Amino acid sequence: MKHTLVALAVLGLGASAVHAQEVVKLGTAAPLTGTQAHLGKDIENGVRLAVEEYNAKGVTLGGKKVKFEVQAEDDQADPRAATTVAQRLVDSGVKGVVGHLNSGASIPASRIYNDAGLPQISPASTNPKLTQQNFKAVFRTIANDVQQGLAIGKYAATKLGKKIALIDDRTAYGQGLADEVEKAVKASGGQIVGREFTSDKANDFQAILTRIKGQNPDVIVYSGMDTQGGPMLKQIKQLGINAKFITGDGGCTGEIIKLAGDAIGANAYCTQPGLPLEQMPGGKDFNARFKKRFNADVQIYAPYAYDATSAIIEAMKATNSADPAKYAPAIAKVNFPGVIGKVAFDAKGDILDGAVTVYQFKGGKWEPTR
Ligand code: ABU
Repeated sequence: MKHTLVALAVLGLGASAVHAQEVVKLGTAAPLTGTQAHLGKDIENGVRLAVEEYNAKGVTLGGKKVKFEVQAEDDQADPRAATTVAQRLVDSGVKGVVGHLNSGASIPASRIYNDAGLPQISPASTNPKLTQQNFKAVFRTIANDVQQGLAIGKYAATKLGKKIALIDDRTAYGQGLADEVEKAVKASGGQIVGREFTSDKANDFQAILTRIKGQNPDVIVYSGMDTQGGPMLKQIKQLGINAKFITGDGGCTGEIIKLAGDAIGANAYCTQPGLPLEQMPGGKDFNARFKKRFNADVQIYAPYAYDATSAIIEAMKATNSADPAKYAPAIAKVNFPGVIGKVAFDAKGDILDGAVTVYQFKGGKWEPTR
């Protein structure tokens, strides 16, 4: 102890300087256990990388050096658990939240954050309703399902075949996206020959796929997560259904490839509401830093979580404050080059210029179609 104080005196640092560093807690929430944990962890790691890099560079707010800390909560991809962890984050005094993954979690949690005056930026929830609630400090760094549904519906009806069957998992995401796809299919001259639903807990799709087989579609659009998408592809193959298959971002992962095994082929397509990682302005460099830090590949959402965290911290820097009442309005005005591209929001809180990319399964991986 004596040596430490002497060393500080030699460095010209008094006790007040040592204690001048303030801790600013940021919350993140996503499924960290269960079948979607690989995606939830992707978000948590994106947040952690941003925080560690800002801490390494050093951020001063209100004349005090701050140290950002992450409080990560597991919402289990469950709407009710999401509200519980949202309240826990509020009670813990976090100054902003990056999350949740699932629209069905983000939407109920957003009311709790809004009531507490806490900004929330989702890096993954694509249901349009999230930013249509007139909550002042709810944002997302990913394009929404009006954009994604249009891309899927149009691509399916104009490039893959006119007769389209839809399956959704009845979550806020799955059902909402399927509704948008249905509109876009019809607007693009396609025909919906059947609409079936399952759940985000199911793994047996024989009954709905048998009905769909009878409808003889050119394309099956599946609106749900990779956990169901992988076994669904296997069962499509087992039933001898020859339709093409397209799914949204929840199924546009490496995990669906693993789960589907030899049942995935060139007839499989998917979309992601953003640019391919390698085409993002900061994508290659981010991927290398992420891999070095976590010894893991980016799944999908880590760059969006990284940029969401940056948006919160940039707004704090712009207002010289970590007080949500002071810095939250500044999130609406951020405009900086992020990993994903320009990070700036429209009046509702959606990312500006959100792009959607269509992928085809080729050579063992998802390849952008253009
Ligand atoms: N965007 C797909 C997965 C997350 C969600 O529920 O929106």
